[in-house]
Amino acid sequence: MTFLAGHQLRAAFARSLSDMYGREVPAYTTLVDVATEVNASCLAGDPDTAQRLGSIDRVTAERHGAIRVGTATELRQVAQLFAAFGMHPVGYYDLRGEDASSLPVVSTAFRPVEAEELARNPFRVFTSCLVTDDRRYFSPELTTELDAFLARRQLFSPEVLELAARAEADGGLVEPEAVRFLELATRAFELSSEPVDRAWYERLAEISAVAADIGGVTSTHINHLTPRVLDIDDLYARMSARGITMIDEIQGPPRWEGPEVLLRQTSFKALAEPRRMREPDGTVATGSLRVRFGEVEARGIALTRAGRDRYDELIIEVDRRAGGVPVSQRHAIKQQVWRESMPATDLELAASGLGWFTYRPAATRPSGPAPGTLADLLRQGWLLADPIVYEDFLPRSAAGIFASNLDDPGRRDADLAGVDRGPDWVAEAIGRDLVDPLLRYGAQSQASLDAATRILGIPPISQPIEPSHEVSR
Ligand code: OOG
Ligand code: NI
Repeated sequence: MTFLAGHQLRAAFARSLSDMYGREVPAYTTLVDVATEVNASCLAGDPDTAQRLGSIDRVTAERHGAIRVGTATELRQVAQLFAAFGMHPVGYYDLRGEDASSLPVVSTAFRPVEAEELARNPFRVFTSCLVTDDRRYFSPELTTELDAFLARRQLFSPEVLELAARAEADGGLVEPEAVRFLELATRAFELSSEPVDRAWYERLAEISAVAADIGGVTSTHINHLTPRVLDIDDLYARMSARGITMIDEIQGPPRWEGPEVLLRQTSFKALAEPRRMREPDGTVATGSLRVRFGEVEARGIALTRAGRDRYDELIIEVDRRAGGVPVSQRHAIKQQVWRESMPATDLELAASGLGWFTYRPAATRPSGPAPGTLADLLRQGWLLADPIVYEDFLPRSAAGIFASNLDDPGRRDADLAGVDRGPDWVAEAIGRDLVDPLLRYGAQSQASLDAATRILGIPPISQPIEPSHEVSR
């Protein structure tokens, strides 16, 4: 009997969700077609550059999804489901706050952690949990009603959770069970045909469209599935040429001549989809809801904590300079800010300690004694640096993607105090530790540097490896 290991289940799950989402949201299929065109043209133009941040096979299969749940129990079940696929909770994102773009959710992302597992299939799912008792958004009465509504629903059947636990324990499943598991797991993320209680949904939507999307219905669903593209500007132009209206900005760093870092993302707005609605008098009629959208992303080099702090400062500087300026000029401002303050080459990004790389000794090296610092080893040609890809998300871009898809930013009372739902709460709800992504990139980089200094016969060099601000508060 064929045994499917965790990574094979993960690849099959990503394909199965992609097929389902393509049937449900045809514009997604267009997005995937255009992404494939763009990647093929990058590969034909310059195969080495195109595959610098991952093999074309990995990039072609690469997707991230996003789901939203309502309770600690649901979060724990999601974690069990994803553990079967070798996907672990990595990072912590708090999207709440005082800003008009804030949302009543905290999030983590489930993804493979080891480099080999990422290379096999990097499927990741951004997972948000509604904070039903955050008084900035919900009154005590509404919290009680919301919690009661959520306590009555069941997102995942005992059968799918049992199969997931078995797959996790055994590192996979034999074929007949694997097929059943994939079918049930995919079905758990389909859009339900169950009628939506219109009055309840609208009450929540008054406060936050995201609260309605999570707490206004009896199931969860994939709300977008994002392919990875090698040239996001090209994709943006091709989608626009096909008449699909994209949001007016690519989120994240600008396009420029220097190193691509972190993550650039853009999306098209959620489309109105027919949805059955139950009216207060009990009759069911067809209405429409806009919940699912299309997003695409380009990935760059992972930054160290110093690099990430620099990125956050530059984004604030962009906002400062772009105040009152039309959105069409924002990109030029971003480029300007980047040219002033970001290293212009990979080598300098590595030498300045801002980016994560793996290191290997150069095949031909200078003569004489090797220098004792990483920066000198790089600048003098002793070591070569290969980028480590950023595998995570950006809270600011996430908020921008959420916001671009909401007609109404919702209501919040910034004068009231929020409730503590930090990374420890998420870890406890899930019953598993959260992985700090910066520590993982750092460990991978350091292991390669240790091997390289051993080959060069010089004393070890240790890089500063600082945890994320978000995960380790
Ligand atoms: C998640 C939005 C975050 C991203 O790519 O930053 C996200 C959501 O809409 O639930 O997917
Ligand atoms: Ni996304």
